[in-house]
Amino acid sequence: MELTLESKIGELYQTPIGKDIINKLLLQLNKSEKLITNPIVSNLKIKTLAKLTKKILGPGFFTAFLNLVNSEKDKPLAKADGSAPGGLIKKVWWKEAVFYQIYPRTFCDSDGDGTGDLKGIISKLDYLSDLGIDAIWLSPIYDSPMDDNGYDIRDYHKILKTFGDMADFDELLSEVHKRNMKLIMDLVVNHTSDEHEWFQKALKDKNSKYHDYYIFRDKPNNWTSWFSGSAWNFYGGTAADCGTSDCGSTDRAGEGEYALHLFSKKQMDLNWENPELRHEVINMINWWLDKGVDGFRMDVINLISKQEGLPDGDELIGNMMGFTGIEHYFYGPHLHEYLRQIHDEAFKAHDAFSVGETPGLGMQMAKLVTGEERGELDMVFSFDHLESPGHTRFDDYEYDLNYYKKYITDWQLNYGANCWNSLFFNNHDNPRMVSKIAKDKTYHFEIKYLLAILQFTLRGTPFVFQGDEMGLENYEFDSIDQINDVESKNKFAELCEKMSEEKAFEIIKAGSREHARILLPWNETNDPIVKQQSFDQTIFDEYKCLIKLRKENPVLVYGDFRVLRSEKNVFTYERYDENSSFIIDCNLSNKLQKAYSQKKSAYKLVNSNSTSQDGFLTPYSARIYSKTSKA
Ligand code: ISL
Repeated sequence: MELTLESKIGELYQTPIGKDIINKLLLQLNKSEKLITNPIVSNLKIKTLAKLTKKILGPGFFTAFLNLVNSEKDKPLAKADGSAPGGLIKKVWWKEAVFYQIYPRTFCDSDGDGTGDLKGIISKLDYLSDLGIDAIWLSPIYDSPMDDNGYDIRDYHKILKTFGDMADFDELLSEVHKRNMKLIMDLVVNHTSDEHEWFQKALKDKNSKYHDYYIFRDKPNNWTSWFSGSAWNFYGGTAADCGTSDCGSTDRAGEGEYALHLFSKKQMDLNWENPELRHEVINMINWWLDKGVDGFRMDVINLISKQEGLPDGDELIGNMMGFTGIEHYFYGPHLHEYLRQIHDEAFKAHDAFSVGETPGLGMQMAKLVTGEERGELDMVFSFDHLESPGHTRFDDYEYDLNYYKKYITDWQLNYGANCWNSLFFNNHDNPRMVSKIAKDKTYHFEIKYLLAILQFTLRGTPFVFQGDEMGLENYEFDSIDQINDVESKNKFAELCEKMSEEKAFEIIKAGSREHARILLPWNETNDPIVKQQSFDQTIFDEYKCLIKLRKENPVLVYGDFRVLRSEKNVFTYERYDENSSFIIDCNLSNKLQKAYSQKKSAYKLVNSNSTSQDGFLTPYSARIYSKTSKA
């Protein structure tokens, strides 16, 4: 049924996209779902709400919203209850695996040039295997000018010199497989570097087929880049015509045009509408899969389909989401079609694994791209748990684990038995979660351990980010010069136009991706960055122990999930099947909390991050109890 302004709010909330977007708005506004489910509001016509909010929301808001809602004709499978017996879940290796993300630039430097490399990674494979890792996700290692540390690819078939060469890569792959591990690569195909041969050819000749591989327009729209400023570069003509501060230029004087880049000025968006481009990308994927890689993490893969005509974005949505235009491409009209094509023409024949990085997708949209019956993606990374409601990454605040409890409980119970969660707290795009939870370091050890307990006992595939297992925290940057990340640098420049450098730097320090990108502290060196952090052997041992526990107890992978206790500051849940049960009892706060008391006599304590008294959970403590046959 097409929804119109005459439809009711409740009807809107019944649609998958409507539900996700309303939930996202509620999250941003830090309001409860009850605001919408309350009968008075749910019976309101959309047009009444549009009238009431005219001054704040403007006319474009509901049109954009309804277009998006009406563009999705499908619904997630109704009978996919995640709390249904575990037998419903299909068993596959990537559900049982523990993944480890390597950010190659800062993982391990084998030749002392200050940058990590493939030989460095090879030298640590035994370490990863000892930790219990089954699969590695390698962030980009392809040839690149490194404007965005490799997420700007110049040549998909070459390895960046600083990292090594193809012989090193082949050795890495073979060494990974020798240890019975898998290797997945990063697939960055929403955009290429402006130095990619295709883009260079497109600039040289408007009539070349490569011109249509990108998104050129005579006039820019109002979309903004995720990395500050306009999302358009001007090519040709004079700099005075340019919407951005440092435009590219060609010799085609007098004949200018704009090209779209949703990320940095050197990351040019590909035109997925072009079947030949899709074919080239698919060939490239097959080239790597034929080499033997086991799958891909797919960078911002939900952004590949843009709304026809590239209409202007709604300014209010732009302000709320951080980027203008997002409603026209984060769940674009051909997204499912393109994902299916990639799956059918590349992943399927190789039985390869895919995890989509899908910023902005809520649970319903995620179901529509990962449902087993849909043949699109195996899994996605959703990001809604990384900030407390009402906050964004650059806010200086303390993250509330009670929100994580609410978020993850919803996904554990409602994502469905035909979809599968990914579990992570850190990656290369975010400050370390432990530092977000508490500025005061008193309980940092307990928090790191607690996060690991959650990650290895909830249902889903854990993705450990390099350094989590070493107990790494945020770095105390004291100058913008220590920051290499393009997002942070652009944001800093933008902020400095509005405030003092000191203030701007405070904001950058709160949210910079650089925190996750410091060289790992394998050993003592003169590098101050490595010196500031140290390898915490106890945390490492606990990671190892928890991974082992998960491996030895399939119930922690496939078992059902239920919440036993969720009052403020505590989270007690059970993972169970017909034969066994685990109870995980967590204190989410820095205050003493009562421990969970029921049933405990039949259970034995198998792991805990504290040695506290029995009746109470000390700050951020967590205990794992197990019982093998159900009483
Ligand atoms: O940090 C985020 C979610 O926590 C996002 O805003 C993130 O920047 C976004 O999801 C896109 O990230 C990916 O594509 C970028 C690249 O810079 C990131 O490193 C990559 O993970 C452009 O390729």
